[in-house]
Amino acid sequence: MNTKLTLILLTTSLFFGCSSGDSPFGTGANLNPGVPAAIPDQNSFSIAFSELRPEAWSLEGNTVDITIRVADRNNFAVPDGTVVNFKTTGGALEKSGCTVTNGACTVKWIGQDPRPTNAAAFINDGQAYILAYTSGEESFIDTNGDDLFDAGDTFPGANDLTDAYVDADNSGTFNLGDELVDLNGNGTYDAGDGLYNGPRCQNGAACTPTPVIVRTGGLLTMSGSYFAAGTPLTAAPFLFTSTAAPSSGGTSNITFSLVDVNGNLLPTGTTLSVTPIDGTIATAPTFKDNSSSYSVSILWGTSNAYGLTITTTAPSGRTTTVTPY
Ligand SMILES: [Ca+2]
Ligand SMILES: [Ca+2]
Ligand SMILES: [Ca+2]
Ligand SMILES: [Ca+2]
Repeated sequence: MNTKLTLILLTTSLFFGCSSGDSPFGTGANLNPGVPAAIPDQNSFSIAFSELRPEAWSLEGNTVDITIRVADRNNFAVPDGTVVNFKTTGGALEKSGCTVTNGACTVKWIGQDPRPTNAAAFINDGQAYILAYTSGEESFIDTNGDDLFDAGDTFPGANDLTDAYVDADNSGTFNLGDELVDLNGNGTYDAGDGLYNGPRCQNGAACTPTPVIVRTGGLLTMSGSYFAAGTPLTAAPFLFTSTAAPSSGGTSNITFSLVDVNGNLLPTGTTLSVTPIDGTIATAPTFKDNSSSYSVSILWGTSNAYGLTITTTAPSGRTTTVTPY
């Protein structure tokens, strides 16, 4: 569906369909006559991924559930029927949006082309940026508690929204390569206007009743199945170091690092085994979901065989094995 058209339709519904009887959103949460209906506000719009690193750099079809939770300015779930739109820079989305029920909805992401090669200061190759957005209002502090933005209420500068955009380089700013979600249709990125924007505007020139796009986003890493083989093996990405040369019956403390071809962590669900050819490991390392760095302490046997085998097995069953010592 055309994004701009979707927003226009939703906005129209929000501002001209405020009575609970004819609301397109089902049961309305607005119980106060004269106060606009409940709609999403920026600080109640959050995103969650069922996993952050699907095995998807060289494997087709793995999926991730992306769930959006949407509440109004009073932190009540918005009425059923609110539509949330999505965009992604990598992989594909099963649908362009989802419809909120009980304050949340989910869209399925699919591992496939395009596979981003957008490495920059805040992003690696293989990382996709997902944007979720819908029509809503900016968040303000309702000092007098009447659910309206009127005299005496506070609008913090940090709550003033810019145009929304797909932050393809994850820089946190709009720049070349980012895709604009251009609510006002002027073709350019607009900074915040310094005013509260939303249907609760009741304070003259200190606000406008126009809607804004509330938005959130995050990175999904299309992890590779294999850890990267470097030469020599004592260099990155292995960073394979020992505090002591191996000796018969001696102990070596060894550190190594496992990343995929793009420098990303291996897929969620990968398993790891580390086995000395002749020796024992006091505590075998297990795969980490939050770090590429591993340490093992090996008590060598007496055969003067100092090899060490590192094997990872990705969720698909693909394995990488190396004996770097
Ligand atoms: Ca107020
Ligand atoms: Ca950016
Ligand atoms: Ca604009
Ligand atoms: Ca504003």
